[in-house]
Amino acid sequence: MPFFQGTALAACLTAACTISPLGNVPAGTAALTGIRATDTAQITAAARPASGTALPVSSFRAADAGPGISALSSGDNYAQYQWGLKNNGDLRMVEIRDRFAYGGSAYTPTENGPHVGLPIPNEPGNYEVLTTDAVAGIDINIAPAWDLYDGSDTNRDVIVAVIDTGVDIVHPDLKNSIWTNGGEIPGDGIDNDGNGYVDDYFGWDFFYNDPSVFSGGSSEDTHGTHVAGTIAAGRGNGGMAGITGSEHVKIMTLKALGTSQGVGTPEDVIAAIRYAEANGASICNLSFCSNAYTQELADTIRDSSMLFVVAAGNGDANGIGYSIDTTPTYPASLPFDNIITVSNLMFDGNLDTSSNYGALSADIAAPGTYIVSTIPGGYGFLSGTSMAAPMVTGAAALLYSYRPDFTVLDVKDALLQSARKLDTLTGRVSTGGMLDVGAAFGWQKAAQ
Ligand SMILES: [Ca+2]
Ligand SMILES: [Ca+2]
Ligand SMILES: [Ca+2]
Repeated sequence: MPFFQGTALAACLTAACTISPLGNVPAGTAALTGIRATDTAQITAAARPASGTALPVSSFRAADAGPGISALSSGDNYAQYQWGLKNNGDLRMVEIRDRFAYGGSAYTPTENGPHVGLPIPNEPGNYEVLTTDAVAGIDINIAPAWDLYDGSDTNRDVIVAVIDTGVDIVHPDLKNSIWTNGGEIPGDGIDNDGNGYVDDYFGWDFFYNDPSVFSGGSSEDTHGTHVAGTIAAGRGNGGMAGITGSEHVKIMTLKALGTSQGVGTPEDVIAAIRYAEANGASICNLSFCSNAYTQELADTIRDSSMLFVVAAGNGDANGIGYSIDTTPTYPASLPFDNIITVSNLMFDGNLDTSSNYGALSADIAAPGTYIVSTIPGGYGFLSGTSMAAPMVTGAAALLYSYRPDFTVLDVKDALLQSARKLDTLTGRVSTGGMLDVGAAFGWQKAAQ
């Protein structure tokens, strides 16, 4: 099936900012200078959700130390940039925005060949500078949850399916967190477990229909690798801190999106969901969306025993978030009990301007902008609801592991009913709140 706009499932990723440290910032302030691709004075095919460029953490100077959670995860040196886990208010983002950014599709080039555009103004006065300062405490409050989790000896094993691009399964911060198929002998050319997939030891690549879930040298698998790291990168082993760590929670890598655009088909996603469920996954992260409704995909999600955590999407062609109650996007807007739809919270407590929302269709907000996580061979920042969803997925997996008496729907109730209310989220997400993992760990199931 060809991929064309409207039916393609595209990774929900705001084009990441171009980041460079400013030279004249106060000590202790991380200066993030960003030009969003959708804001630049260029005519681009922005109608298709762009796949972002991951920025290396090394683009920071060490002196620009950020939120400072080294005490929270002392073995993970990049944890200091993970404001989503602990936000001390020491972060500032500076965006340069084009006053003459073009709206609509009138200037969108055709997919092939040359196009005609208007002259582009390109003078300093055409740009405005927007500064966003972090607000202390706008974080997922992971510390109390980790204390309880680390002190428990009854944590159960949990498999989380990441249906996305591929994942760098040999990344030093991920390799211990990767699910493997115990019924399969890798590389012998035989479908040992008879499930219809030959050598599916690390999962399956539904996009290219082969057992290799990581494409290696290209950036094709950046998105999925980043998602996986937020959920389950190792804790205390260097790099960044995943929410679950690697001990009990494993990532099942199911590649259904490919190319540098991160696109795929509903058919491949359906096959991946069925694979995930058949092989023991209980929670499934879906950081993608489509404007097109697919009945069979909806039915497959509705009928699954898994809990799905879904990105709300990153706005319109101009990168402006919209209501997915009135303009649905899928699977985010599906009304099923086993879905949590996640909007993208900025570190100042507002939704990111690019984040979709909806009092009916979106459930909760979580940090999604300027998120550091694993990328192939290293670490980088990405932004979008694609980054917010795995915050909730990681929290769900941690709680499901910690509470063997909970069903996945109990986990959903715990996360949503314990959400921390913010005035900025009233009417924007059904809970009116943001993810609070510490509060979720204290949630009590109502007596039946
Ligand atoms: Ca097999
Ligand atoms: Ca085999
Ligand atoms: Ca780590």
